[in-house]
Amino acid sequence: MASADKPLNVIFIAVDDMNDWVGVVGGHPQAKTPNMDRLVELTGAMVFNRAYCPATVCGPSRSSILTGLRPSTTGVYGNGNNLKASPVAKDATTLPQYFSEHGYHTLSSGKIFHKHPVWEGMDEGQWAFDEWASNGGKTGVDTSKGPLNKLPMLKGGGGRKGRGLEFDWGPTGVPVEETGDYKTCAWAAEQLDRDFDGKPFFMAVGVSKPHLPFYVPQEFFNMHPLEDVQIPEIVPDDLDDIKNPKGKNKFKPSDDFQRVQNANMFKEVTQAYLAAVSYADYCVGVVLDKLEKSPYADNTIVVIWGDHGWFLGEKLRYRKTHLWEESTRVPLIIRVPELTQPGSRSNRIVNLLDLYPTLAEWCGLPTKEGLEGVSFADLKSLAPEDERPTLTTMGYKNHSVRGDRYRYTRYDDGTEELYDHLKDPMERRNLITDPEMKPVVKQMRAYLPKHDEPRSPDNDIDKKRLRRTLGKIFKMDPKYRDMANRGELDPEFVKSIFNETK
Ligand SMILES: [Ca+2]
Ligand SMILES: [Ca+2]
Repeated sequence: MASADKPLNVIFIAVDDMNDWVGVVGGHPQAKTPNMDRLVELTGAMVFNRAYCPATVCGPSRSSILTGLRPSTTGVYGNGNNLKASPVAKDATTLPQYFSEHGYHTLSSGKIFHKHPVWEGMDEGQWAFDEWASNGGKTGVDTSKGPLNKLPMLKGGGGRKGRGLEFDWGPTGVPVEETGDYKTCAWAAEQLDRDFDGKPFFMAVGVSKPHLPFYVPQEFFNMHPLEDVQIPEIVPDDLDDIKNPKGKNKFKPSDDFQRVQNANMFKEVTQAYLAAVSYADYCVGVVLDKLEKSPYADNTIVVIWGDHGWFLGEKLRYRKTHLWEESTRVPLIIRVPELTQPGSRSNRIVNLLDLYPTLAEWCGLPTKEGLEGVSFADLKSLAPEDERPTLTTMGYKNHSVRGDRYRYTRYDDGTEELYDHLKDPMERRNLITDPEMKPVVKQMRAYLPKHDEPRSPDNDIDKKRLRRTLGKIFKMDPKYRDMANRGELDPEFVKSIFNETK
């Protein structure tokens, strides 16, 4: 692909919590994403219809994609695990570092790595890039009187625990140009005016919506009139055929689901997610438009990916996590100049873990040893027999294997599931107890990891106390806030204030 006179650049766009509700990906008939659609249909990108994430929450998914190592290898299973605290992953050369080592200028803004509070302020993976920019932005939303959506809590407070008002939606109080993702994408677009001293570039852009809360400008809600919104089919007894080894139901409807059901706000939450995806698409469009007009239009790879799926009522829940199709399948759109064709689709099973070796190969970098993904750079050799099942992990010893036809899942307590996607694409009927399925189950079990690394340590910092400490420090001098955002505070200074903070 890459030739010595015109090496390929990479624009690597992560869209947080975006599931397959993207026009060209086809997860919802009313998704409106004109910019991503145009990249596929006109500019010439490929949609990977069967792309899966290595883990179903942000931190472990991103850690895995960026190190090229599975959660079961590194022990990075949850959002509390910083890969820099994992004995296996802490010294790994991450994807952007590998590009930097091989002559690329690397730069980034927005959420690429998961954020972790550390003594230096906030670790957002700044260390992985030659340049890292913080671009601010705001929502202008006032939640001092409670959530905008007025969704009641469950009796007994269910639904409040954890992150309080996060499960909320409504219009921002500021125009789109003042919001965070717009600013991140406008920054990325501006970078395309630079020449990077003649080096090729690898630019990672992190878009934070459609992550909760769904606060996006009103015009994106207007794109999805409430009365017309179609909600996913909800099957009330769907979870009853998943039994743990004691014969009890393994899962129940989530708190969020019960809240939405009690208030009959299925349409409202669906509209809000559609709006948040349309907003993310608008921001991505700022980068894509500029790229088309820039000198880099013909020699730049564009990769757009969501870090995991998201439920909107299917399996009687909202949000991410779990190991069903709706949370393991992700949107993946890739444009490679002179390789991908307008409107192209691939049915090959790929994992976001495969991006590291694939991008390295397309850009002519040497093969990196020890990666656990498999390059799919050769798009022409696709054949059904090449398809190998892929793996998604959710916490310690919970794995799901997705093959061409079947999904097999096994949990740490021994609970198992098997679905036949040929007959049952929504995974309604668990076939695990069907005697005829025994050979399939045996086959699928062979793809479970041979090793499950114990959970790596969390940041062993009292995060609440650290947050109070940082608040104190910011009051001393506003410059400290910028330094914390860049992860550049003096750790000894922060520790000294921490020790005198309750
Ligand atoms: Ca995420
Ligand atoms: Ca079921």
